[in-house]
Amino acid sequence: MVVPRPVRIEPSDASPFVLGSAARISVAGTGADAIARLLSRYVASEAGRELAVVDEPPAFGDIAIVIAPGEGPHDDGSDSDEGYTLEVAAEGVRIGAATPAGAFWGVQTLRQLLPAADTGDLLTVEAVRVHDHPRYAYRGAMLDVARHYFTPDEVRRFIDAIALLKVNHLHLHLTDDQGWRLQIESWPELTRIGGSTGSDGSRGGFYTQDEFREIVAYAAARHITVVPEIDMPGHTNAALASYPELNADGVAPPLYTGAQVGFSTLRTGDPTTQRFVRDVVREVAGLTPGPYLHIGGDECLSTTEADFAAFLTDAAQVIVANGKIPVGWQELGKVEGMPAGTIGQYWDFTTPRGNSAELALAFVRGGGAVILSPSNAAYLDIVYEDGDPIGLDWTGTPTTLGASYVWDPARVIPGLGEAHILGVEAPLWTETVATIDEVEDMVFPRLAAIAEIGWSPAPSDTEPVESARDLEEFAERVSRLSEHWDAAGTRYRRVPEVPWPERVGS
Ligand code: TNX
Repeated sequence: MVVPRPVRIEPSDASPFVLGSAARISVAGTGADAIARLLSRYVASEAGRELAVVDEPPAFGDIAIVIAPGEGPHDDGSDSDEGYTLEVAAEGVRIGAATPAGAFWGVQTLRQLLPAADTGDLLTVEAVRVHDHPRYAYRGAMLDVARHYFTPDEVRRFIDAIALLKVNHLHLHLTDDQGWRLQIESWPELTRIGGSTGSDGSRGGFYTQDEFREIVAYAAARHITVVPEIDMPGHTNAALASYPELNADGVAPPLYTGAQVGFSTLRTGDPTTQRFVRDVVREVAGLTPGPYLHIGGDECLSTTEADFAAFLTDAAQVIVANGKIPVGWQELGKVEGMPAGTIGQYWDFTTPRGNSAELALAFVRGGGAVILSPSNAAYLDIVYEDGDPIGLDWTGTPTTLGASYVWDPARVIPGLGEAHILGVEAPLWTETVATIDEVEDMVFPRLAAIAEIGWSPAPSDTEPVESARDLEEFAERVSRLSEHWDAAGTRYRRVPEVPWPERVGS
């Protein structure tokens, strides 16, 4: 009963494990200590038990975390970067991995196997053997902090919730028409003016560079890489309102709190704008230990094709010069001459329309790969059902849990095979999503579907995807997962497909 479904999970006939009051976490190998402390914290907050972390061999009833070459699964003979093995029996629990990331994901599986706190059960786990590793290297969630601002604590709460699902990238959409949320020291008005409001005139806010570093470090400790996005040259009204010299007519527009897209553009080809791009990219790259810097590039309806191409090739080269890999929305596929290896993020439907498949394939021809975020399946801001007060409905059909679960990345774009897919990402745009409770309500349980698509083995390709993905079986596991969401205080939508457990007292 684990989400995402592990590669192999086999019940064994050993007696169950009972987490006794004397249980400790025994660690071996570099990095095991930090993972053990996180596990101890999870058990303390969900089950009210403190577990001591000891650097000595496990005794009966202990949980062992072992990180060493050769540990974890190796189906193809080599160590898996994020894989782990988990053995549960009366003698104890053992998590083995070749890397700290693998051990951390093993801990998430163990968390899900332990009963959630408020079920009132003994902390007993049936004996099992798990052998597990991800299908894709990139499993992402995106939070749009530009339309509505979320505090560093709220972002950390989001990080904790996505970690449970083995999501390993957090894409932060940091800038848009409605707000600029990251302090840039060389252009201070971006946040002073551009960060002062948000969609519907909501509270503004921004992250100082120190706050942003803390968010990145908090994510990194949970093996989540932050992918910062500075959306350019469109979606830039907040920047344009902050600095008149970035505008073609030299006049700063008013701040924008509506929900239209496509009306703003930087003054491309201008030396001041070039200096702006260089300064912003340099500072953002300096705050980013991860490999990616997302440049946006979507919906630039007020930029000519030629200006768009010239601007983005230049900006992408600046990103490369700062040691990062450029990532952009699928529209970048129109641009010839992007740096080799540029990553594209596909956001058309699970059945491509217009030229979107070609745009995606252009990234592969350029030596890059594609992240799939099909908007009719993976966009978490789309309503669950007609008439929902929160969420958008521009994709035409509500995104039920089934719609987010029943598709497969390798079957979206003809010619885009497994090797060209970096992974999947579920974006949450926040034009209509104002609070962190609303964020979670939109994200869960649908992110569980996207996380499983990104982690679990591909369904057999001799079967249509509609029958290869068993929604009912998935919904059973989501139901079980909800006990952990309840214990952790994570909100979720009680969608009709899931046989939710009865709530105590309700
Ligand atoms: C399209 S997808 C956008 C966003 C909106 C979103 C709303 C993409 C790259 N751009 O600006 O917030 O739709 O669903």
